[in-house]
Amino acid sequence: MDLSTKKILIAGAGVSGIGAAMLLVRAGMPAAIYDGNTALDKEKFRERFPENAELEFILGEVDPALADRFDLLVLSPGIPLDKPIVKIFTDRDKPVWGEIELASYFAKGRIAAITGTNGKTTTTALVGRILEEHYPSVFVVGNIGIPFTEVALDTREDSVIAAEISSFQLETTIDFHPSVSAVLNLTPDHLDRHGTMEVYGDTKLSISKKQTKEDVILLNYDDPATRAMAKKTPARPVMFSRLEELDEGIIMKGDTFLIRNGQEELPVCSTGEVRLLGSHNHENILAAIGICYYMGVPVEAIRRGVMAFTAVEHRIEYVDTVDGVDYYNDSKGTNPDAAIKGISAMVKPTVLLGGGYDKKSTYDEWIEAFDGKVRCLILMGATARAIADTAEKHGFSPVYFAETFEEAMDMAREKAEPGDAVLLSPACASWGMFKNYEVRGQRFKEIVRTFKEEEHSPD
Ligand code: UMA
Repeated sequence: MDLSTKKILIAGAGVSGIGAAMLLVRAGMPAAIYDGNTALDKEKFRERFPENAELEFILGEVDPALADRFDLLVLSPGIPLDKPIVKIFTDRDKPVWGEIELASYFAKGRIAAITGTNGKTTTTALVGRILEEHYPSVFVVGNIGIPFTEVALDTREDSVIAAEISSFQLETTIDFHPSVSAVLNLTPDHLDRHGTMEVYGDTKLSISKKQTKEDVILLNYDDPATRAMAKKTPARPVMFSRLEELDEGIIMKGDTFLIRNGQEELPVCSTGEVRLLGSHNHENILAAIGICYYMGVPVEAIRRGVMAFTAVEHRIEYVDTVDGVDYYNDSKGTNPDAAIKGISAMVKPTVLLGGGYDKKSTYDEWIEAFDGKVRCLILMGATARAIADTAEKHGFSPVYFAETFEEAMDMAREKAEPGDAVLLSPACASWGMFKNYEVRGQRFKEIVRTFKEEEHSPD
């Protein structure tokens, strides 16, 4: 499709929508933006764009006539496909693209695209770090927080792009074609939006739908759901495994990460040489090694990149120690599986902060993973009651309820004893209380900083 003559409407005025509008403006095209939020400050929004930018804002109720005025809808990932703004376009057989599709239309270079339920942000950041060891023009984009559209026009033929792609973003990709893709794992998440695990899994696998046998998809051998994807993908599957010494793939032999490419065995580095902790991070490292190897990075550069990389913000991030209590921010623990990794990484008695937006998850396995380590559970948000009921079912106590995040933090400080840890790893998304998990994690860190200041004051 030639976009130069098309009238484009962008839905959603968040990070993605701004990125998409900015791309169109930079490409010399007009940008029209729709958002359901009537309270949006148009003036503030406008200030982000060059003065001469041709912008139109449409807020609130959806008028079906919009689909007559525009040829293409570019959808932000947070807007589900069953919303009226989408339906009016699909009803008229007009195309609906995601922001990722729009970016890849304009982008040059090769893409390494990473999806999965957990670990994708860490893996994407690590892939970016490794690529930088070898390539002169590297971009790290996507669900990680930097819209692909923001940088698409800066990419060159020799660029390499590490893209974290969520299932929401995959719903609206059409010709998106990564050279290397990866599905890291698959556990229940976002079922309120995707409905079933089958749909969720198929959406994840669609990351490879435009790949060919010339391209590679990295799949987690240790996860039956992703291992089974090898039979369904059009790309060449390469497995990575932490548990099995596969004849071919990216594996661990003792504590060494290594590549078996079918001809030879190439050791990369050992667990003692990396700064990412925990077995889930070893899986992320294996995936990143595979992705970069098949993106053409020499083993020596992969080794340097892996060894130089430190943890990602909001992922079991140590914040500070106040009154003998260690505070950890794992705000990225937005589903039970991610939160299990958070609590599993703790080695001290832990005051655990949980709860948030209701994605219809079940919490049994999370509560079981407490493993005698959780001193108490402080709950907030829409899921507080459901989590408390599950905790009771499993005989866990005590559980406390907080109305606000600030109240939960004060409670945590009061309940924790010197030598304990306080962990924010809520097993739920932040929506309803915060804009996103990053804002929740930032707030956590801000409050810990105020605790620290008070620790030093005589009162
Ligand atoms: N909006 C509507 N109608 C709706 C829903 C939203 O008009 O029905 C409007 C809102 O009023 C708001 C805008 O859409 O103004 C927000 O758009 P958005 O929800 O797509 O959020 P963005 O700010 O554009 O951020 C998105 C991703 N958010 C989601 O997928 C929910 C960010 O991932 C991503 O970093 C960013 O694009 C850049 O690519 C966040 C996330 O929580 C981190 N992702 C989920 C996850 O990781 O589990 C998938």
